[in-house]
Amino acid sequence: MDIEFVRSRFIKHFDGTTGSVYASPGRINLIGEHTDYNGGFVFPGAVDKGMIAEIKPNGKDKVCAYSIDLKDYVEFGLNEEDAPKASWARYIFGVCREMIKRGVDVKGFNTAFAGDVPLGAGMSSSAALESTYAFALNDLFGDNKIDKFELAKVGQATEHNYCGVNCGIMDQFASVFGKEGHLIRLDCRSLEYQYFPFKPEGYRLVLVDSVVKHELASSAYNKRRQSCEAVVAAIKATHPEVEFLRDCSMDMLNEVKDKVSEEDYKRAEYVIEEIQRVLDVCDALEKGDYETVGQKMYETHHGMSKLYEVSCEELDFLNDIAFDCGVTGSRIMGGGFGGCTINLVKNELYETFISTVKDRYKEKFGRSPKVYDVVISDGSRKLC
Ligand code: GAF
Repeated sequence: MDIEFVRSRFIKHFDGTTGSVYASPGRINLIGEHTDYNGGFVFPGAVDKGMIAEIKPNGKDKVCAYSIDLKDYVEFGLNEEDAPKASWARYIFGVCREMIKRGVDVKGFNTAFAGDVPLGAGMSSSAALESTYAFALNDLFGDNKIDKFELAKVGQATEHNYCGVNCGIMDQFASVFGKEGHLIRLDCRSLEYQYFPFKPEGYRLVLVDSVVKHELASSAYNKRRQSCEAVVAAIKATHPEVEFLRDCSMDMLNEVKDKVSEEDYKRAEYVIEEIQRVLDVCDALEKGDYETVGQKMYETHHGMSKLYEVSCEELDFLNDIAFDCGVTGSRIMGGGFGGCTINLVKNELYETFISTVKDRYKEKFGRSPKVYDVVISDGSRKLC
């Protein structure tokens, strides 16, 4: 996606002048799903697809925002309490409100933005949008006083307070902190993180997009989170030190087996295992042991499908094909209910896998999946 395209639309849509241009990426996640809001570990990286926005203060107390991709225009006042109806504009509105809450003197601005993160693919286009505006407002109106941790939290709070999704911090963190060629091992409780160089020799990381996004994904997501919190509350009764599922062992979970619903038990079982899998994958990667990495990815898929129940027919089918083709690792990526699988594929298997997955998916569901090669890239930045 290119900056000249966004600039030309900004000039055309507003008063012919230019402003400053900012960008933030979407993300992949090698392993660690639904662990972030449980205080656990995740292992994401930023990608070379994201959002670009041009912004210029307009001397008014309102924001005039244009979505280039949707050809939709929205204005809102900075002192308004009610979020705009258009869902894309709620992200910008939410970021403005959250920055103001943190003491940034946000003034009115004109803005146009566009993106190339596939929507609904589980690559977090919304975090890319939030991070772009949080980074930009900090630069334009906040003297860059807000640190990067807080910028990620601005995006997360936007989801919670204006978009109805009680997400964790992973997506916004990866978008803000991304580093070319590196994955980020993030402890979502302490926000301590480490960059891991990621250039698996002899392998390619590829996303296969099911091109489906099932309805009610955000309410089902919030429900998963409630299940985890219900189990923590039950365990806390005898282990008051427990704060998150991150602090719980399978033994602790079994102690409350009769006190929680069968469904909540399965959700917690998945999360406890998944947190451990992230650590196992980090160890395996350090040893260059990609077979173990891949095996853990399949285990994650199984857990997300059978215990956490966030898969769907299309994603299970993509996972089965990967397995049948001998792909080293494959699993659902992101929140679930549609979107992509992430696949660790040996170079020599790549062509066969891609053609098989395309043919068999089309045969079964009547449409072709999309395929994206993963390029691990930098996080939020000012382009000019
Ligand atoms: C979504 C959320 F936004 C993240 O916080 C995370 O929970 C993810 O689903 C699942 O791992 O992307």
